[in-house]
Parts: sequence; structure tokens; C-alpha cells
Amino acid sequence: MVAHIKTLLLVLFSIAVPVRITSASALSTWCASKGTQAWYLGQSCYTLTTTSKSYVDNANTACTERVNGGVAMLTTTDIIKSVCTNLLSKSSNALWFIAFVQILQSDHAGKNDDWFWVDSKNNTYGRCPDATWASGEPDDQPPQADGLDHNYENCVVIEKTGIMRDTGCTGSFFPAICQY
Ligand SMILES: [Ca+2]
Ligand SMILES: [Ca+2]
Repeated sequence: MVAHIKTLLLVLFSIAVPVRITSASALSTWCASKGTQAWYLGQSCYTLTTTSKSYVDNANTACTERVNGGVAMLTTTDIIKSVCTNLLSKSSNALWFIAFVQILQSDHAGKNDDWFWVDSKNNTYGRCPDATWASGEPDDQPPQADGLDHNYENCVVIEKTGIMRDTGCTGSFFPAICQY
């Protein structure tokens, strides 16, 4: 009987248990391999590009190191704070595009209205009530006398403090935060 049990235990221990590599763990491993150039949070890996481009060019041509990459959506204050502390603060750059865009729902919306997070497939998500704008922003330069938004500055750059500024989507050039 004891011999049977020993045999059974041997058989059980000799069966190799396959290690299931999930895409999430592959992503976290890749993210960790980039050291201070990346930050893994909430099953996403955030990285920084180094080339200044328009938002549109960033959205179309940056963030291609892995599939399903896109300019980052920083959808909560906790995510913003973590990415600022653990990624942005380690860079010598000052401003980065994020995937926070203004899609005016009427001809004369207010400057604070109609801001959406947009993913790499152009799906829009809720507005960001937690957005912390720099003093006087969003200002939709050049300002118009009626004080309304005239569809000029519809993209956003973020500073390492988490403060945001609206800026042009095609006429201003900055690196971007990517999200994979
Ligand atoms: Ca605008
Ligand atoms: Ca502005």
C-alpha cells in the first residue's frame, strides 16, 4: 500500500504543470523590462515617446511597439497621479499629448464642454470631471469675444504635475504618453 502511494506521488510530481503565460503577464514583463521608461498599472503599460509630433500624427503613427497601442487615456485622478509620479517625473520632457479630445456637440459649446477620452479605435468614453486645467485653460486660442469654444484647440497636453492645457491637434508638436 505504501509503495502504491509512493508511486502515485511520484507520478503526480513528475507531471509537468504547464505555466500559462497570459497576455497580461507578458505585457507586465515587457513593461518591467523597460525600467524607468515605462510604468505598469491596472493591466496597462504606459510609455513615453521621444519624438514631437502633432496629436493626429501621434495617434496614427506613435505607440506601435505592441498591438493595441494608442495614445494614453488617463481616466481617473489615481491613474493620473500614478503615471505622473512613476513615469513623467523621470523624464526631462515637460509636456505630452494624452488621448483627451474635444468633440464639439454643437457649434458654440463652452470651452470646458465636450471633452472625451478616445481609444486607438476612436471609441469615445466619458468626459473627465477630474481634469485639472492650468490657470486660464482650456482657452481655445485664439480667444473669441463671445467666450465660447470655436473648435481651435481640441487636444490636450499634460504636465508632470498632472495639469492639462488644451492645444491644437495638428499645429502643435509634442511627444505622447502611450498605453498598451
Ligand atoms: Ca476647443
Ligand atoms: Ca490652450
